[in-house]
Amino acid sequence: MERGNVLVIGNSGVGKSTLINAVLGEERAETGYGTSGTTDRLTIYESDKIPFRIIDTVGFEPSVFKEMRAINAVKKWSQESAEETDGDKKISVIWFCVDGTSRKLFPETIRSLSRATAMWESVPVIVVITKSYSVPERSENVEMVHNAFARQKRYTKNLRKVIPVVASTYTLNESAYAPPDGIDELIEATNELLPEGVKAGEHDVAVFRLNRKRALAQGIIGVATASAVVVGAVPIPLADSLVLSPIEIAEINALAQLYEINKDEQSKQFFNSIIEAGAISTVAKAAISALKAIPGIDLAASVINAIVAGSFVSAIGEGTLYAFEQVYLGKKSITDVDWVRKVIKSEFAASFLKNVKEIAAKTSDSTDSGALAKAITEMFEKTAADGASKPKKFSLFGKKK
Ligand SMILES: Nc1nc2c(ncn2[C@@H]2O[C@H](COP(=O)(O)OP(=O)(O)OP(=O)(O)O)[C@@H](O)[C@H]2O)c(=O)[nH]1
Ligand SMILES: [Mg+2]
Repeated sequence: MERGNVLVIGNSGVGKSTLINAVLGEERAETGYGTSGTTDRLTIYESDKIPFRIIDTVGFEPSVFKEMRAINAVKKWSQESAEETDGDKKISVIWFCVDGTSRKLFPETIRSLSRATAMWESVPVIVVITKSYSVPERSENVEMVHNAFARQKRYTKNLRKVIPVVASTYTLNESAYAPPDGIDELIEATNELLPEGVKAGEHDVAVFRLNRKRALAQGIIGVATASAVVVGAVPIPLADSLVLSPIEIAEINALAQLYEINKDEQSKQFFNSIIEAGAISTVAKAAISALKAIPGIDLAASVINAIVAGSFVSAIGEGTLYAFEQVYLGKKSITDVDWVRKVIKSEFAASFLKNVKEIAAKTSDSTDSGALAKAITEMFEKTAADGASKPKKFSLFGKKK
């Protein structure tokens, strides 16, 4: 099993680095006091004594600029770690540190946590109440944390434990001090959460990668649509599918590469059935005459052709994106030629004509092809997302609204 990584976050000065040293059993992370944050970059610590790595982070500071910087540092690190193929930097458990002497927990603090760790949507969270020197105040603090989190829906389900700790001895005077406490409990609770946490981290990385592929795929479709708009706008009879097919082929190839689909005999058949299923002539003719027949819409023939051509390439792109994603996820195979044909055909069902009409209604005769392509791509992306089978944002747990 993977070792697992614990991400330690919280406001500056709450004692993240001090806590890490206590858990490691040696002074490794720099700690400090003063007028600015101590830890200035994300650092991974490991030790033979504990079965997980610990990542120290830059604390959130009470300045909008510095706070954003700290949040972005965690986000950036997370996204980069998700890109790594050998990736052993996936987060498995989050220790969210709050200061036990402060007696307040503001929603803004939890919001910062939420923003910094947005990528780790299903990773379990332990709230560590640092500097819990006063024993009687501990239960109140635990209750305060639960209350604050109860109001933040997204985190309620991830919050697994609230543990007050004293990381290092706190001295009042020669005879009064608060000894270290809670560290063993924290290590134990973390160990218990690790198996589940490792899976959660893997899940979140998979979701991140899929969403990123989605975004890149949308870019590919946008470029192909823009080319189609330009081609469509020149007065060649659009019914000739040969005009668009090079654009469609380039689009499909680029999407195939993105979804790691090899080019071989089998995939060739799959690609061909996409293009055949979207064969342009009849639907295009129907769309063109439908547009010409709408009262009140008086667009030049070239604009109508551009809309129809762009819409074709957009619809093919959205259908292909969906099909390749299913193959990438292992839910469908590249040999399911009949299935992919159905997927593409459904892109040209009722909603196609409706979309084309809607775009035409919004379009003026000014031929800004870039703006037109953008409007088309957005429209088809939206209908693809609204379609039953295509969640807008990917989640392996199911659809998201
Ligand atoms: N005695 C005692 N001091 C603590 C404890 N936790 C934190 N401190 C003190 O609080 C101050 C800040 O602690 P750090 O560990 O540097 O805080 P941090 O959260 O890492 O701060 P940044 O790196 O700026 O984000 C230091 O002076 C620590 O000695 C504790 O459990 N006991
Ligand atoms: Mg620190």
